[in-house]
Amino acid sequence: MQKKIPWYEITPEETYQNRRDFLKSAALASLSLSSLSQASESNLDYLPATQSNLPGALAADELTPFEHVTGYNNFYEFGANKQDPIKNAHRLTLSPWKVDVGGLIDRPAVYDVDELIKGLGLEERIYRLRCVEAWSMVIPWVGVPLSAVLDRLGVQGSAKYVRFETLYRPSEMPGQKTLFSGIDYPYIEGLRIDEAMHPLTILAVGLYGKDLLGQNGAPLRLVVPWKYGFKSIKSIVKIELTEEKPLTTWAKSAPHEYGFYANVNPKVSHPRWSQARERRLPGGVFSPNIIDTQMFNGYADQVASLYSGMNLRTNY
Ligand SMILES: Nc1nc2c(c(=O)[nH]1)N[C@H]1C(S)=C(S)[C@@H](COP(=O)(O)O)O[C@H]1N2
Ligand SMILES: [Mo]
Repeated sequence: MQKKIPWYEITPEETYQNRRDFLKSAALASLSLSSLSQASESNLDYLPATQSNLPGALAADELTPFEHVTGYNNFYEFGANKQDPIKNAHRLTLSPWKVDVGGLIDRPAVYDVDELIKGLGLEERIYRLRCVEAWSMVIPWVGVPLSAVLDRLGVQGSAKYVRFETLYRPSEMPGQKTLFSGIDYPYIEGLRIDEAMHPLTILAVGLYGKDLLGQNGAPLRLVVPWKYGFKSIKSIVKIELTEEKPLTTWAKSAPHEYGFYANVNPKVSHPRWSQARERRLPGGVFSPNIIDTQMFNGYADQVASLYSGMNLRTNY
């Protein structure tokens, strides 16, 4: 099979000028060499991204190097520290991986993960990821629009929300054995149906052209780039279409701090810290790369209309 080359690896002369113009315009001028060498091991066949993935690109919007994307993670099931997931997640058994799809859907079944996305055509999407803890990255995901998966399964008219569940397997997920993590397992997330069907919302199976690693939510995770990172639930085993708004993990654990919507919003502070700015990773220990947080994480043009008339201060 002929491999498609992601845009950040293309250097033939005829595209050089275009690429230069693009790099200037998208402000992606200094990709790290380590990212490029990691990316060249691509095993997935996908449609490479274009600059249209990063609307309103900032000078700071360079790809976050592979080793940071895969080495600094929030995945409480593998431990509460940022380095715990990379230490523990490689033990996760990824095959077989079944996804139970149910609720208000025409074709409910337990699907093999490959079956769920088969034939939909993988695409690369370069998105900002803004954690509620006020750090952020830029990640080249590979995945499929969630809408494509749901359309094929036949969402029923009465469905108002999608509820997602992460694997519960304490034997392989040490964080699920501790009583002090502050959250209940399995990890639950949810979207309103229009958010789920929005073209920016994807189910990712890879990043940097390769299969997802355990620490990033292998083999299947949600990515919703205009919301705080905790909405982007990892290692999904259950998808349910519901009429009721799902009770999500963080909203249940600390409802005054984390809401169902969790849209990135620099004007609405977390009760314990401001959300006006963020630390873009990597950045040096002594020179953190602090930038302004953008409304809806820079995707307002595409998603603001989903929330017209809604009070974003009370619906945080
Ligand atoms: N199941 C599960 N999904 C999760 C989390 C988690 O702890 N468990 N952490 C969330 C948070 S807080 C963030 S910021 C992102 C981080 O994704 P990344 O590690 O791939 O960058 O995953 C989200 N998805
Ligand atoms: Mo997060």
